[in-house]
Amino acid sequence: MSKTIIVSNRLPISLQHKNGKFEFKPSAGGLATGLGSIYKEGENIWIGWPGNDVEDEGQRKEVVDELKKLKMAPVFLTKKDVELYYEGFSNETIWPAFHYFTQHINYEDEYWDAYWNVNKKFCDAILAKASDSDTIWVHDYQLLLLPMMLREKLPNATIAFFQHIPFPSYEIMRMLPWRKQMLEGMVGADLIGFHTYDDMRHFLSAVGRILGLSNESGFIQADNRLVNVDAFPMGIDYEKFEKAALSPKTKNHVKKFKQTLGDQKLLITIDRLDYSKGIPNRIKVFEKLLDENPKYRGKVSMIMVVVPSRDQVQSYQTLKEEIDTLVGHINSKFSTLNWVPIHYFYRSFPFNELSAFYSMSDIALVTPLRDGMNLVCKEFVASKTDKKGVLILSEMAGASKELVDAILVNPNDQEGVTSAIVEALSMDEEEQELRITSMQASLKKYDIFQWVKVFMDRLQFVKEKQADLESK
Ligand code: GDG
Repeated sequence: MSKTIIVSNRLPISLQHKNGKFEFKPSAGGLATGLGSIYKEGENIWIGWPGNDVEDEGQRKEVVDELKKLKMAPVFLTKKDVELYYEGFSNETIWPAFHYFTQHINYEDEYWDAYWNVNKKFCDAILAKASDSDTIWVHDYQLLLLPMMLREKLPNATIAFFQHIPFPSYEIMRMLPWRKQMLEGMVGADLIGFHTYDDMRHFLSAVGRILGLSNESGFIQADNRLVNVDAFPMGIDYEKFEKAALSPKTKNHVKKFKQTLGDQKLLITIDRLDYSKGIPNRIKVFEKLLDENPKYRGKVSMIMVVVPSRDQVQSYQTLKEEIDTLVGHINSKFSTLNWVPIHYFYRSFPFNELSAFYSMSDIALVTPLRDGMNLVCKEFVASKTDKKGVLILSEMAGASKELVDAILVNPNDQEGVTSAIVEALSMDEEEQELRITSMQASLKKYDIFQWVKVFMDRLQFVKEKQADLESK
């Protein structure tokens, strides 16, 4: 019996060590939900790092046994692995390069060696479970080398790869000393997916120029295998956000929050702490808005949620300090006894409070400098059950290719983003409804479950096409 194995750097759980015992909390993230229809079936499993340092053999056994009940298997990483492979090569080399932040790239051979070794650890963990007739779906930039490592051991397996972050232009890719191995690693897959057509185009161009492999309509002939590359824009669990917005729990939060905030227009921004998200630019634009339009003072507030992330990496610590300073500056400049411009939270919120933020906000300001997709903007639109609200969305987010009824902006254009906020604040309800309704229709149709289905159907199609060619 063949099975399907999902592989990602992190398992969709959080593991906490409390009073000498481990507690497992399954993640409620969109990807985990979407892939739930796969890994929870039959013999299928999800393999990845549980997110904690588990050194003791006895504890490792406990973790293995508990995860088995959740249809998961761990890849244990040491502290050093995490430091060099995860914080190092993944987050200080690939992440900045692929998001066009070349000034933040760290070129360290030690990071690369650890990256290769950890990809190999993942490969070994998978080989302990997989056979040549299985389907293995590898996720994201931490595991670029894995498809080829698996292919060498399981030549007939069905291997897919999906990248959740952008794929940069050839000019960036060529800067990385390990570019060839990285691309060769990816080409081990039968199907390679990106969020957007542009990412796919950049990848095909890099493969052509660096590996010398040409393609015909997204099909690459690698050795004697056919590899398909395409765009599969990821959706959200639409119904979950729609239902949550209508739930009494969310409505209670909205009532409570609104009582505190009073009658004012609300802008929401929600991001992980990351320089790719353009958080400082957004604060500066909000200051410009209040500087130039005194009538909005006391009338418009921003709710800014920054979710802690990668706080061991220096550039993230510096960014946190920059944001703290900018928020302090604008709040001290404009606050009155009963109004503050920015309500700033450096933490994450329970799901229903997040849902309340989405449904009570008039405007979502989603202005990353670069983002593979960005799910926050999709979640905001899905939560607008009364069809009122305006999305301001960066052209640099993958989602802008689908959500064309948002007000699209260049996040570097301070004047442009400020005008977009003014436009959003004065947009009539009829236009808001038209735009939201149209965006909701496409998000509802192409949700996370449809994304999984379309990707898996394509994978099967590619395997059939390969078999067809071999039989000729
Ligand atoms: C990467 C790519 C791509 C945020 N705050 C809270 C909270 N969240 C949830 C949101 C959303 C998720 O976190 C963030 O997803 P994004 O897509 O916006 O951003 P990344 O984390 O950078 O994700 C990105 C994505 O992968 C998928 O392929 O779209 O481009 O960078 O789902 O809801 N959830 C809760 N409380 C919070 O305070 N419960």
